[in-house]
Amino acid sequence: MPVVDLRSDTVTHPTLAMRQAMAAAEVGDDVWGDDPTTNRLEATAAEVLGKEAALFTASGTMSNLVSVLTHCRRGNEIIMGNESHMFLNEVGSASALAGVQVRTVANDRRGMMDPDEVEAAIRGDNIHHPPTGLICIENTHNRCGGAVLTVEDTAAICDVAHRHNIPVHLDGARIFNAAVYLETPAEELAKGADSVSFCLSKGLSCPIGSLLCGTGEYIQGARKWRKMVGGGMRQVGVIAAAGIVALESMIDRLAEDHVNARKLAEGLASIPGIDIDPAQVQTNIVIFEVAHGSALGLLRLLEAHGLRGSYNGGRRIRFVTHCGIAAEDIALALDVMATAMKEFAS
Ligand code: TLP
Repeated sequence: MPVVDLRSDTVTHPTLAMRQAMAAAEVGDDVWGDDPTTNRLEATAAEVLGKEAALFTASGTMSNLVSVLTHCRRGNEIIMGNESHMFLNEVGSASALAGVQVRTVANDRRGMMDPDEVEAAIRGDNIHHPPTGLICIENTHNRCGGAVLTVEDTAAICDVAHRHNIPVHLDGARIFNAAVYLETPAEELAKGADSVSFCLSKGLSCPIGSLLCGTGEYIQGARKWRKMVGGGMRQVGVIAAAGIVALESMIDRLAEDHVNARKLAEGLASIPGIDIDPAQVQTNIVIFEVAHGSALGLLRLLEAHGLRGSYNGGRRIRFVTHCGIAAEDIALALDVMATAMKEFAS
């Protein structure tokens, strides 16, 4: 039985070009700064994001944690969206490991926070209050269905933050999906943010890795924090090599994933018992609700038919398109969905 795996774009495998580059990579001890391939990846990432420097980390979760550790002191409060990945899906690392308290502001349907609400959440110098150390945004927004923040959205949050001398961290795990959708360079989308993390291991198809980008001084500090959390790696050029291939050749093709996601959403909208507005689907994430019954029950049924999605809370299911999914897989997924929904209704 063919399996269409739409659980996440993290299920992607390294391409042949990546494997070849990995096998041929020149390496050295990166903790000593000796790995030429990692140095090249970091320089490329910094350039693409329009920042002075970058740091290769093991994961998006590690990049975001290292970012919080570098920007903040224990006892700070940090502001982020109530639907953000950093708040919901990073094991509480900011509080558990960085010793900061998280304060949330509502994300709207597109993952944007109201700049006035963000400003109202910033602490003054009251002796009772924790000082606000960081404001975090996310682009594309995972739980808000892969919606994008525009250059203006990011600027609006950065303006508020910087007026209060607070830095902004952008969780740009899928920033290139936003860049492709908006036809705007990632550098423009990162403008104003003091740090930005992005993932190689999602739509860009690498096996491992994220990058944290910022000023030279900030990245020097972040390198030390990465070491402290056990993320100093040695001959890591074998992995970084895949990242260079990804930045050179895997960004533009994300447009195909967006076309497939939109087709999937349009097909789902025509199936009775499914609630979705296809017009909301901008990038590669498709979130829909089952009108009746349990989303977990439907996922089990779909799995038995060879279609995989992930549970998104409540009655929500998430499908994510990626380079392992072709137009035929979308057609197959929709057939399976239509059949399963009939079975599910009965
Ligand atoms: N997201 C994963 C899961 O953790 C939910 C996924 O399948 O989408 N920021 C954002 C916006 C993310 O979506 C993710 C991963 C991360 C950070 C963390 O990246 P990793 O998994 O590399 O730690």
